Amino acid sequence: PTGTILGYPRIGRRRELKHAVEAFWAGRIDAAELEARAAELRAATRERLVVLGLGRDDSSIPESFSSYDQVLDAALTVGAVPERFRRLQDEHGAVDLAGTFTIARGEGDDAPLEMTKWFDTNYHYLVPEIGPDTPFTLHAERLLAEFAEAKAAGYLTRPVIVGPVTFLLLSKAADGAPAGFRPLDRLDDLVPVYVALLAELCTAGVEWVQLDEPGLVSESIDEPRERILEAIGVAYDLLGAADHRPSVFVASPYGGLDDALPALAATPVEAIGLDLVRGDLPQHLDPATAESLAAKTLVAGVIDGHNIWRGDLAHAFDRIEALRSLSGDVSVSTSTSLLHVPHDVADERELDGRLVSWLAFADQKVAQVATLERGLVAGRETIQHELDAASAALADRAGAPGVRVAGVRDRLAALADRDFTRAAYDERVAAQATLELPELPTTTIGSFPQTGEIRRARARLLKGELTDAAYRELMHEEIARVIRLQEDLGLDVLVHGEPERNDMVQYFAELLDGFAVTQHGWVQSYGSRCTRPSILWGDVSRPAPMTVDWSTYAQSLTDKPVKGMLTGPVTILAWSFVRDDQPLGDTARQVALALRDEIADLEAAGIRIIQVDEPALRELLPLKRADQPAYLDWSVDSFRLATGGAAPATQVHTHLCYSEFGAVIDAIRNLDADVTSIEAARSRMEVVDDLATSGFDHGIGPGVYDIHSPRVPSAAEVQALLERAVAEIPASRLWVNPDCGLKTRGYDETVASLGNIIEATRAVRATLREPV
Ligand code: THG
Ligand code: ZN
Repeated sequence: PTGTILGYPRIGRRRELKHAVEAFWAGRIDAAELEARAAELRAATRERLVVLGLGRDDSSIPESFSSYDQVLDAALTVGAVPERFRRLQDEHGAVDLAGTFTIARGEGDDAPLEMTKWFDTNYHYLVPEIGPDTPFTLHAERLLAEFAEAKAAGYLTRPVIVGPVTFLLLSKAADGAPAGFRPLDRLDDLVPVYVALLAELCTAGVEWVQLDEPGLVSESIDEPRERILEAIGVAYDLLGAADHRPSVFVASPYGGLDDALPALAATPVEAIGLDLVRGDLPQHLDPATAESLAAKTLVAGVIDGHNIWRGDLAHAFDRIEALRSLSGDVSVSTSTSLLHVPHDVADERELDGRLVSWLAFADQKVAQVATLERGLVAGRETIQHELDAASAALADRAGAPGVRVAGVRDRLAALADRDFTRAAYDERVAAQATLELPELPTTTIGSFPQTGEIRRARARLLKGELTDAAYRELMHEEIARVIRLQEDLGLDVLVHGEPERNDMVQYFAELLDGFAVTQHGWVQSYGSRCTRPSILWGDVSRPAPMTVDWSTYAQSLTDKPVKGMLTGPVTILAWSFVRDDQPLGDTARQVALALRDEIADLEAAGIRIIQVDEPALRELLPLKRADQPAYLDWSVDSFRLATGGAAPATQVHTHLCYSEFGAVIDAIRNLDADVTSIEAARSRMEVVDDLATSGFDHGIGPGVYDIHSPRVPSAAEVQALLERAVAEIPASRLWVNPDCGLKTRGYDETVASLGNIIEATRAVRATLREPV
């Protein structure tokens, strides 16, 4: 391939795929109509990529479409369907589109594949389930059809599929697999299916195929490194030895290959893609590796596929030229798929023009690739104008008002250790006794169901059909309803329900200086779900209180404590596009100071419990082990800075959305929150054991209600979970709450579930009071 990208957004510039898929699920369109719309999107993408400068017939255009998820696609291509879904296979073992969605979303008692984060991005993939007997059979129909569809339209494209090693590294052992079984044990059975796939692609006229192997760069994968390196050799020696195959391009986005580079270089693959944004240029190569690399195409991932900045194009060109010392055959690419960025800045009519000139979304990044490739072929001087323009934009950005604000910087410079430390926990517990909470206090995470009425009100406000005052009135009515409901149910610590928030990060981004919000900047989160990350471009400060009015209004309606609800600095960063011109830790401290001011205002307004959510704390954990301690330092630091000014009598809560503690359990303890709520219901309280053994000694609320499912847990079920928790955690530190916010649930199931939680709590409290 010549100038290329590793993948392109598939959701569509106006989220056409989301709308089509959801229409299909709702029965409003049939499968043929969905296929037709997906084909239209693919056709538009190819056409657009050529307009932007990629080659039409030299395998530069990746076929990177997916109707739901590329890992699920790979599983179906190799026939790895979990037993409970085999009824969806036809007589040849193929699964159609409707069946694909069923595996992704579950049906009745058949749980969907588990979903988890794709490396250190905000994309979530479906986890294949592989057991010792999971059959592997080739189903190349989808890949062949998309290639043929392109060919018919006059394009020679490059099929893309997750490579065999990463596929197995990302899989989990199927239920019932013997202890110690690892999906990677099946490599020898899986690789022949990939060999057969390459043969079919070759027959169809495919010249290059892209195998994505990001699993090679991650050190967060639970498999010995030597085993991974060995697997690379096994898989790619076999694939390379196949006599009937296209050229093979192995991509390694999201970081440096490090010791996987020699292993991969030693195999017969024709091209290796390097992430030169996250990873370093290969250095100190042994002679054998240097010799192998010199004979391969090196695909230089120098355009950042993971952020939205226009970046330093001249520096990118320097990196490409440096790579040329390793191989005479270098081509230009993005560091990752462009899946993580929105389509086109040109769609952002309402963004400040100066900010726009600093940005590059997917289409701008494709054009940058084409520019660099042109320079590579025709000489640097032929693109000097473009390189200079990018440098000028960078210089403009560095000096623009708002990027560096003296007042914000002075405040940061003046911080001292005491700003990060609250009074001792015991002293706080004593001061917080005035809250007069019962044993096993009950609460919720923060949001209540977002009804259609609430969403419509916000849409009308945006369109100007509703005045600010009328909108406020509607939100107040909703808050009053939610407070009354919680009082009727008998909850102990109430919330206002967050009806005024669309997205917990965007809400704050809209109210803080230093952020911009896009109109069409959607990126796929999972399946048909998207988020619209805000752009954190400048120094952050808080022009005015952000949540105080809503919280004090709610508190005015009840004698029970109402929690103030804030999103923590790490999560605000994790779910935004963040400036890349200073360390993340510095940006996090700026956000933390804004939250610190908000906490002071909430306290002054009489709010006695304040929750600072950090659901993304685990998400941002770097893939490379060497980078993790520094991350954990600054992330914990920023939370402590945000909350460090709270009085001892103010109870600080936090909420984390996942149950995989592992690497972050010490960090969670170091947050020093008075109460931490976590997801636990799906794992049947397994985290409680981890917590007990880790010495966690502050308040803890393991979730007793899995809000990811519409199922209403019975009081008996909740009671059993609580009894398990009480056995491990002193009742004086135990809280009772759902797993997560209730925003996506309906009211009926919410009321029923919370009612059962209260009933179960009362039953457990009664047993605690029984004399032993
Ligand atoms: N907010 C932001 N980022 C996130 C989450 C979030 N990243 C991680 C996690 N949560 C991702 N989960 C979801 C869950 C639901 C949706 C998106 C991501 C979702 N999106 C709506 C959709 O696609 O229809 C759009 C919502 C809207 O209109 O604003 O449902 O919570 N920032
Ligand atoms: Zn959560």
